[in-house]
This record gives sequence, structure tokens and C-alpha cells, in this order.
Amino acid sequence: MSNETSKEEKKKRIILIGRSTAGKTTLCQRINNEELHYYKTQTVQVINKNMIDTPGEYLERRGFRGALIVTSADADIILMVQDATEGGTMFPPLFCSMFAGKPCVGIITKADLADEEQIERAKKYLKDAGAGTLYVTSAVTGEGVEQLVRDLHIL
Ligand SMILES: Nc1nc2c(ncn2[C@@H]2O[C@H](COP(=O)(O)OP(=O)(O)OP(=O)(O)O)[C@@H](O)[C@H]2O)c(=O)[nH]1
Ligand SMILES: [Mg+2]
Repeated sequence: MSNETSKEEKKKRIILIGRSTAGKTTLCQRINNEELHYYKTQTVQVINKNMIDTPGEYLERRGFRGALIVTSADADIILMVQDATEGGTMFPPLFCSMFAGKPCVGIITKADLADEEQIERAKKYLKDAGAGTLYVTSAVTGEGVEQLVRDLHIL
């Protein structure tokens, strides 16, 4: 077996879930060392074979919950993406229980724009929703991104 093959096999498949503008797509760009450019995610997108980027509407609209569950079946790890600057959350308590025991990780985005209080608030939203490990990240400064990639075997 070549090294490349074993690396591909070890790679985890992740799905990013979070409201519109939470920073899912931008985080994917940062992970892949791409230039950051904004575009609205219109539909489910597989990036680099192992990252499933979803549109915010999948979380925001109750009617899409079924689609979220079906789409997440292809993933090993659920990434719940919460904007640190948002004074609320779209993740209901125990949101993670929808995914039948799959590991759910909490990602706080836009740390570069947030103060300590905002970050603590975002952590609480994610904990209440059932997230396990939490990562505080910024796609702009790169904070937390390397750690995330390493821990979750994304690349
Ligand atoms: N300052 C700062 N801005 C960010 C960060 N991450 C994302 N943004 C900005 O937030 C806006 C929305 O980011 P997206 O990554 O497109 O959000 P999304 O979650 O993919 O949104 P949908 O595709 O609508 O579901 C963009 O203008 C980004 O530039 C960050 O870490 N820091
Ligand atoms: Mg997007």
C-alpha cells in the first residue's frame, strides 16, 4: 500500500453545519490554504473529497432537517459552526442527538472579531447543543485551524 493510499484512508469525512454567514465556506477555504473569497453556498458541496459544506438554510429551515440527517450519513464527524459574534444560536439543545452517536465537534468562528465574553457565550451554545470538543477559530488570522486539521485528520 502506498503512503498516499493509507493517508486517504485515514482522512476523516467532515460535514459543516451552521447558519448562513456562520463562516463554514470560509473555514474550508482556510483549511485548504485558499484565498478567502465570499460566495453564498447554494447547495450541498463536497470540497476536496472529504469536506461536506452545507448551505445555512439546511439548519435554519426545519423542513431541511431530514436532508441534513441524510447528508450527514456520509460523514464521520459533525462540525457545528457557530459565529462568535452572533447573539443567539440556531442550534437547539441536544441538536447532536439527531446524528445517532456520531462525534459532534463545536467550531467557534470569527474569533478575530469577538471578545472573551462573546466566545464564552458561543461555547455555551455549542455545549448545550451537545458538542464535545470545542475549537475557537478565525479564518482571517488562522487561529485554531491547524489544531483542528491535526486533531480531526482532515487533510
Ligand atoms: N472577520 C472574519 N470574517 C469571517 C470569518 N469567517 C467568515 N467570515 C466572513 O463571514 C461571511 C460569511 O462567511 P461564509 O463562510 O460564506 O459563511 P457560510 O457559513 O458559508 O454561509 P452560507 O454559505 O450562507 O451558509 C463572509 O463575508 C466571510 O468573509 C472569520 O473568521 N473572521
Ligand atoms: Mg457557505
